[in-house]
Amino acid sequence: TIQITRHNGVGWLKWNRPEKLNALNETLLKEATEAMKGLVADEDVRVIVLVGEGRAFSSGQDLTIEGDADYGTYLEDVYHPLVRALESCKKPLIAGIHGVVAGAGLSLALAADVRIVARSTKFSSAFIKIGLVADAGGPYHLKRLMRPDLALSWMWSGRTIDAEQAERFGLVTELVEDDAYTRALTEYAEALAKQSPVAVEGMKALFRTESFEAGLEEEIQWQRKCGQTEIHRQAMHAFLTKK
Ligand code: LHQ
Repeated sequence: TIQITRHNGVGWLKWNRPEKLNALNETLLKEATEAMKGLVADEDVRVIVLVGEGRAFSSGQDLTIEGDADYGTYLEDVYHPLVRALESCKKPLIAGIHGVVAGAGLSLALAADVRIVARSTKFSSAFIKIGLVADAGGPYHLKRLMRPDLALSWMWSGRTIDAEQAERFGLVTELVEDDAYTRALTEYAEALAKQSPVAVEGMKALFRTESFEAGLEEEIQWQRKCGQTEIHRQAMHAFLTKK
């Protein structure tokens, strides 16, 4: 239910249940958690991309889950290990979003650093329509990315919004035409995979640092490290010798 491919420094983690619009079940979520750990550990993978096979990114939790399941335990055991693996990932994490993204599928997409979105995508807040709260880290990321009152109001409404509205909300990094989507996503990821890995990782770390003073302290460490890389030295030499 998960497909992993590696190409040109990019590790692709693809939800692969297209017949159910990549509804997330226990098997898929556990496979995805292991797959994430594998991609994180793989030195040849510089950038990780989450995508869905077929006509959707993901329709959220598989609703054929047993009705009397304890959802608290289910979140703890099945979702949270994946949510933590996404959140703790030091490599760039990109979500490529097309078709439909709903419920917990949306929450996972919001954990990415960057979202490349096809224009016809529909974003569904789904949860409240079935009497549930937003979960899988969704509320945390929503209020980080967009105005908290708009996020809460959207989640209360259960509305499905189009990609332009999602862009106005701040959930879209790059909005691309449907026929250009796959190419744009691949080019974005592969270009990032070619940058200095130390600078890419350092940049992500610095953008996550909360306090001003801690940020200054950390940039000292990162820039020291970056300054010693071969890629930086060569670039400086090329500039100074006007090559
Ligand atoms: C699905 C699903 C799906 C199973 C499409 N499950 N089969 C919840 C519970 C517990 C703990 C943890 O957290 C959560 C959080 C959540 O994620 S709650 C939100 C769950 N998601 C939804 O409520 C969305 C449900 N799906 C839909 O509303 C529609 O399928 C959308 C609007 C996404 C797409 O509609 P259509 O384009 O008309 O496609 P479809 O409905 O015909 O779906 C195609 C197939 O996929 C169909 O199966 P079938 O065997 O009849 O062809 C659907 O049953 C199946 N499918 N979503 N979440």
